[in-house]
Amino acid sequence: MISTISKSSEAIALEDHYGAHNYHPLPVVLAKGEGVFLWDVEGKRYYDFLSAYSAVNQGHCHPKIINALIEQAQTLTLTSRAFYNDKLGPAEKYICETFGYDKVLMMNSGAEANETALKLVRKWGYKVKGIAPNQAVILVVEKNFHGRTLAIVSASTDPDSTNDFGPFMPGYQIIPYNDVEALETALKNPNVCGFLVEPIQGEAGVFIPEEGYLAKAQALCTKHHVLLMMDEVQTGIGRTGKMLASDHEGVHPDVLILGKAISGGVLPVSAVLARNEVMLTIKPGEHGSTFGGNPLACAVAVAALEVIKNENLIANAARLGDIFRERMLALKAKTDLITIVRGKGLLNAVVIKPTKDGKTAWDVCVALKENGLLAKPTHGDIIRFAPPLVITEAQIHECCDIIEKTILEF
Ligand code: IF1
Repeated sequence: MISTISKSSEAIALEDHYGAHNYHPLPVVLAKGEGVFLWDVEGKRYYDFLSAYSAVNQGHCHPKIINALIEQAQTLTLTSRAFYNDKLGPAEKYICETFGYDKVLMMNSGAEANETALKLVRKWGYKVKGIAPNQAVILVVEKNFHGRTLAIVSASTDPDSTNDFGPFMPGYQIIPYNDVEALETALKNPNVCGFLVEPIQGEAGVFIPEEGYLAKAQALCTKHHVLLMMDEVQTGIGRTGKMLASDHEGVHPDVLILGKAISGGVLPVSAVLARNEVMLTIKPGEHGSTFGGNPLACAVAVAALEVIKNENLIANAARLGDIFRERMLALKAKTDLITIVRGKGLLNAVVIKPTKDGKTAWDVCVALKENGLLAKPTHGDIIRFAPPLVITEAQIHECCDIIEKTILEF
């Protein structure tokens, strides 16, 4: 059995010595999670306002999801797709009916789902749209985030994602986000087969495009025979107060990309959904994954989606998100530390102006940790606040009190 840690400093030292330094974590070592709460090795309790980057929308260790995991783990975990199994079909049906698509291709990480979508859309471009071999172009936007693989970072405009990782995969055109004109112009290129975009840019700092952008994007893609590919890995599964962020504009993407909370953060599950005309362009043997669609993942994913529906977490996210933003706007009026408050549902961000003595969003997050609330800055000055969707109104107010107390102490 894995050895246990008796104090936080021990865990930090082990990770520093034996682990890659590809993250700079907040100095807290977590040992237990339940619902909206996390406990560190010393037993201190925190509110989780990151939700593992929106993978734990259902709350930590949700009993219904964990029970599904245990039951299936004691029965059958992995067969590979070389054979059929008794859980993939029922899960595929449930997922297709939940999101309204003909077919789903199950993968593991969000990056793998985006990679799968890129390959699928190129294949469709050649087989259906008739683009000349190796001429397919996929449109992406500035400040996009779709994962960390080389084909995906080839589309990135973030130096941290691209520096010293070249050479990159060709076949992308980068256009500005939230710019309908730029999109329409780019779509005139007959070699364009897809437009990959997040309905809200999470990693960039919760950038919300103007009302109507997604609907116009869909209409323009349809007009130019291009597939709209929506990356809902972070914004999906109830996070923004609708099942999908696309639903705020009634947009039904041609290709839907899901990950993270589709499994409630219990194990890696991702999925690409599309209509038959698109999905059936990939033939047997042309794409796959050892763990993609394994019985354990299927049992967990169905349980995780049932929790979202049965516990009314979507409406909860919408209602409590409004309360959260109201409280943050009220706080903004009391301090010049907060310059922007923005978000949708329980995906929110606060932009922090560095103080005269150089305190930054990082220092605010360290102080929040001391006060029992965990959040992490992105791109230096933005703090993303994204608690599990199971949070209650009383808890939201308690957390806003913590945030207010902490901010006003600076
Ligand atoms: C990290 C944040 C980053 C995503 C969207 C695909 C993926 C992600 C919209 C890939 C993953 C994670 C990755 C993690 C930090 C976190 C993140 F935005 F959520 F904060 F990086 F931008 N599409 N986002 O947000 O999914 O392969 O990770 O399962 O890489 O540091 P994945």
